Amino acid sequence: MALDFTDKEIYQRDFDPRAYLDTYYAADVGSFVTDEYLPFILKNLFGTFASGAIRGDTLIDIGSGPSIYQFLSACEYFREIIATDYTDRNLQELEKWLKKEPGAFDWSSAVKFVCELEGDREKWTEKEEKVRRTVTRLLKCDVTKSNPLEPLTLPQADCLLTFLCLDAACKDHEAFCCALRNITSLLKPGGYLVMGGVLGSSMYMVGQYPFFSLDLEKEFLERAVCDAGYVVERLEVQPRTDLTSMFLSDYKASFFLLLRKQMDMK
Ligand code: U7H
Repeated sequence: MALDFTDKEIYQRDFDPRAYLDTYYAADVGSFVTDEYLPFILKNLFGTFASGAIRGDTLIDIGSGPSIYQFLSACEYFREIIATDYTDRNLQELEKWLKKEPGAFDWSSAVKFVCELEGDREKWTEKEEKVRRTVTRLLKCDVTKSNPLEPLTLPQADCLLTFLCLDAACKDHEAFCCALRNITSLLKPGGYLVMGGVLGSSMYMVGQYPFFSLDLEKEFLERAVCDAGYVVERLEVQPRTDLTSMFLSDYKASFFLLLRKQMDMK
């Protein structure tokens, strides 16, 4: 029986960032580590940014959650990264790591993995400092708003990132397309949107709470991004092989999308 949509108020009240990180990103045992979502995304982010095709002044990450893995390659190619999320607890968990506060989550295994891809695993402490220097702003965002960063109006960014956000924040395909248009208003024409997440997922557990996930198919994704005015530069899909943690979430595959906003789009 499909799970009802999880309203944003529920996220604000019940979503425990630490339980989520310990369940999905803990070194060696996290479900996203063992079933390959995280290495898949980190390899594609490294390949995308190391190609040198994407660089600029400002990058905005939409719906960062309590995670920093998405900044590990991008931080080398942008002067300023702005992280955003809907829940105050996610922004506090991010701030705890950025300010090296006691009890912050240990991302070092993901940091070392990316440093290995870049050719020198031993450089992981410098990498962490680079991320901390580059992520300069933490802002509230709501992708269901036409200006997701309201009441702030920022200059359009050179690049947007969004991982595992729209499928959690949108109740159906129409809401997904609307949210995609909303975040696209934050990106310069000709700018890049780097999107990643899971396919075929209807729910995921955090602690004892089940959270809704919009069941995305590859065909719908391709149509939705083209209708939103993007050219698909790369679409990678990795079927899920390790099904041992299906009790945590029922997703079938991971996806990575590199999109370019067409020049004639405002
Ligand atoms: C990301 C997560 C999150 O931190 C708040 C939604 C996105 C946890 C993980 C999965 C997933 C996990 C396991 C297996 C999928 C409500 C809003 C963001 C912006 C309005 N997020 C931060 N976010 O949900 N995540 N998502 C999924 C799925 C398979 C938001 C309203 C929630 C928002 N604007």
